[in-house]
Amino acid sequence: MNTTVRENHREDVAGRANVEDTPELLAYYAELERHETGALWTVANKIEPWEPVSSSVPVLWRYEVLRPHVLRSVELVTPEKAGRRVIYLNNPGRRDVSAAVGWLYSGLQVMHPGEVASAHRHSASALRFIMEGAGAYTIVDGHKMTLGANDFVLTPNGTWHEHGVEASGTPCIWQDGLDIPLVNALEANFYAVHPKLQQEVGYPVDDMREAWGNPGLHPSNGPWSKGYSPLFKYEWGPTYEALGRYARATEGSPFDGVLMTYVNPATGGPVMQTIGASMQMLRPGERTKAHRHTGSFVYQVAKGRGHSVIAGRRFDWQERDIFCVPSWAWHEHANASASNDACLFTFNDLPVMQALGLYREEGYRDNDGHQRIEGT
Ligand code: GTQ
Repeated sequence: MNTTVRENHREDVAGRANVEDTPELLAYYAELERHETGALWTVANKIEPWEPVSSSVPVLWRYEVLRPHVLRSVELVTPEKAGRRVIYLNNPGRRDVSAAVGWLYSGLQVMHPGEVASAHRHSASALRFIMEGAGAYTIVDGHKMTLGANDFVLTPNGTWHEHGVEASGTPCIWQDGLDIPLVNALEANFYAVHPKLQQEVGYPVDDMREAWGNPGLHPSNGPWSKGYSPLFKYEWGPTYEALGRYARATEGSPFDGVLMTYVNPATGGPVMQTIGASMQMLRPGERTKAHRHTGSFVYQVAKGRGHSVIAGRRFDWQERDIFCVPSWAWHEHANASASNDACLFTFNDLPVMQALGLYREEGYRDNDGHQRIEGT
């Protein structure tokens, strides 16, 4: 973190709560507590910090460390018994809400060929980013999608969804991303199991890709008015191709390299109302400058290797590793290779920050835009 204490960040300035305890005041506070009340000045500086104070810490989850534990769950529980056979990422600062960072949940789900996780729906929005294996599929409200490595698929809030791996496939692992902690914090989470446990496939396989995946062209059979993208699946092939094309047309962002946002083709807006996602390319040798912004981010390394400096600590990553950037934490990224690009997938709560008018961003001004590294 930037440790410079700015003048107006001190607590002993006029206008900030600065009341010293006396026996009389302590007795008064105790009395207030008996009436389910409190004196604002005892909590004001905590509940109105000068700037966001995240209880999440930056974490890197190494895939080579997690993978054997994820695979072991296959021997221990069935998807039928477990509902979802998932090892979730538990941020040390967010254990109380099972969050990977901020109000976002993340987990690694594993399925063997022929296995199916039953259909359900919930108020939380979900996405999957495929990490390994062949033959995985997801069904969303009757639309079946085939999934391969680095494909990104949505299961928006309220939609019936189930996952499986075809009998002809191989063991599959993917990352689940959900806004469960956020929806629980808002006390708005409903959950239901499909009455038949499995839903029927009601459309040609991958029909939403065929209908909505055509650049510059929309189906003409009426508008899409739901709050999420009809293009439920974003495949790796066209995504990587788009990054390559955009890289030829842009200098890129000093903070993010070549960054593209997955959008709802019907609106140009985020893929879901509460969760946004993007893919960024760090060109060979690229090292970005540090910035920080509101919003919590879960990253997955889709390609290559490199490192990120987050809140002054260096995290070295390689393909499939997952790491998080808490809200308002300084962060910068570097590609370790001078000849190959590196790609980072992220999902985040930016749509919430933007919709609520809470988005804020700033660049790191000292040291030519790079943090001083205080740890690894
Ligand atoms: O597949 O909808 O990892 O409901 C956790 C909760 C996945 C899912 C998770 C879920 C799901």
